[in-house]
Amino acid sequence: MSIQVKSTTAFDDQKPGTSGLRKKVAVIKTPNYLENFIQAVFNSLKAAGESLEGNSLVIGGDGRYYNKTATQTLLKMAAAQGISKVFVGQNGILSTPAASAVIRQHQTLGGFILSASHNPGGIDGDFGIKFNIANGGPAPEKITDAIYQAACAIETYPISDAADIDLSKQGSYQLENMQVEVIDPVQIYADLMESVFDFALIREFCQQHFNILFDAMHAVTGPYAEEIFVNRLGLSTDCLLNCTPSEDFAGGHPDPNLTYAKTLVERLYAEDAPDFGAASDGDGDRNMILGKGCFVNPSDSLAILTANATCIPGYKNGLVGVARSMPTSSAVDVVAKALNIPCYETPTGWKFFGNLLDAGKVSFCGEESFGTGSDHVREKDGLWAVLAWLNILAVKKISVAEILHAHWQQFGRHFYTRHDYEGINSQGAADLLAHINAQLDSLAGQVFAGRTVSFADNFSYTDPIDGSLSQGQGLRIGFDDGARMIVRLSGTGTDGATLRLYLESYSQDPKMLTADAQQGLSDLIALSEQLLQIKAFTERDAPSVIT
Ligand code: VG1
Ligand code: CO
Repeated sequence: MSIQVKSTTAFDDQKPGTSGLRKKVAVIKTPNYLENFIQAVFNSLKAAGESLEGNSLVIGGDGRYYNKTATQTLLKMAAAQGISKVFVGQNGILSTPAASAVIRQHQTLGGFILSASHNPGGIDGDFGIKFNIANGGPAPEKITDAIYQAACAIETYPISDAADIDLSKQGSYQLENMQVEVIDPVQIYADLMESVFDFALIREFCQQHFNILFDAMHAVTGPYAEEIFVNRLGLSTDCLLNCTPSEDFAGGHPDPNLTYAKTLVERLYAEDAPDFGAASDGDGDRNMILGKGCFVNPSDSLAILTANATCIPGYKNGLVGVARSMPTSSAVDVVAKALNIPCYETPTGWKFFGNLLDAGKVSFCGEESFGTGSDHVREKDGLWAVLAWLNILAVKKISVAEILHAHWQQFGRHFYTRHDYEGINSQGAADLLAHINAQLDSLAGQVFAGRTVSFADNFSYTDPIDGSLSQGQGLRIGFDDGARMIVRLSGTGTDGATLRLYLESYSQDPKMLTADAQQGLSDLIALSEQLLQIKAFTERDAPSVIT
């Protein structure tokens, strides 16, 4: 039976950020808090003219603490809306790209993804919830804005008082008038990967010449990696690291970067390093690519995948276009130009790629934050990127370092770094942005250490498909030699503010091919300190994470 519950408090902090609603578990557990957000999604869908009755949904999450409880709540609230069928991953599990694939395969109204992605989990960690639309991708801004408006206005919500569904076994269950289909979380996704890549070639390459090591960081990709690398590609379980998912990611920070995936990085830089290393994040949409003693920055990764896409069966006819987020380096722009295909620049967050992908304007998309993906789903996809790299290397029969250096030789090198100042004082961060903003208008034409500022602005984006405008997407200063300096605040953190500084410069000097990125950017780093005064405003001596 459906009962009406009064949502006593006004939750005016439920504005979805870069990637859905992300909060501390303790906040999510506030009475009616999660329910309020879920009802806001339902209400905004109904306001947009969608009919929930008789429609279907997908539910899945990254397995972190509270995933199972939230799944049961969602099921009971969906039943109370008259939803006729829900596809839910066994034990409430679906990686983000797998959820996107299931939404598309079963043509549902959309889906809920329960994850705080790369943020730490556990009872003292973070939890998150995100709504994806029928194309399988994150709800665009006009929907997330409507969700927020609805969240502030809710007074009551209906929920079924039925007992919990047993999610531990696959099969079909009934909840009120709603059918709950508990599905294998891996199969649809693994089949999709097999349809895009040349598994036979990758199998032969890895079995004969090439040792790989994949780190799931105790997060959701463990079972996916086991199915793909061990069961389908026939590799030994020795190639898997941290593939047993844990509710708190074994106390770790499931963010595949040089700081948090330290064990993997050390293995790849050791004497007896494998040929290839990769890691994915909490919900499986990010990827980090490493070679023996070398790291591929995500912007270069997008450029290299674009340049070599036709090696992969799924893209053998070439790409229609590519897109990157604004702070991502211009490495892919240079490749797109050479291939004579369009390259779009969007704000940070995968939701901005959806329209371009749906309209058939782009095939590959990428972000500097270890996000790469294609039109096979509408999310970034960690294992897809790993398989794309392996497929290309298997065709070319070369090492990661070789393909990286050959790429720089051909296209020039984009030195790139991101400096994160995590958990800083929110007021200090706001003051810093105001300080930079105030200078922006006067910067163009000024010369700093031999570089002339060619533009300085706050990035805004007009979606080429639906014309929607997104403003205030990051402060950027561009120089005449192609160098860029970008500052923005994170929209995914839950502790104070997180400031990101992105620096990029371009070089075609062959002597610079082997230089370290921080070294290659040292003049720009110094200039950023002089211009922006981040250290003074944040009261920090150094960034907490350097990538
Ligand atoms: C970060 C990244 C952004 C990414 C987002 C979600 O956002 O910078 O590129 O799309 O996380 O990734 P922000 O606002 O903190 O910079 V995931 O893997 O957390 O869903
Ligand atoms: Co993620």
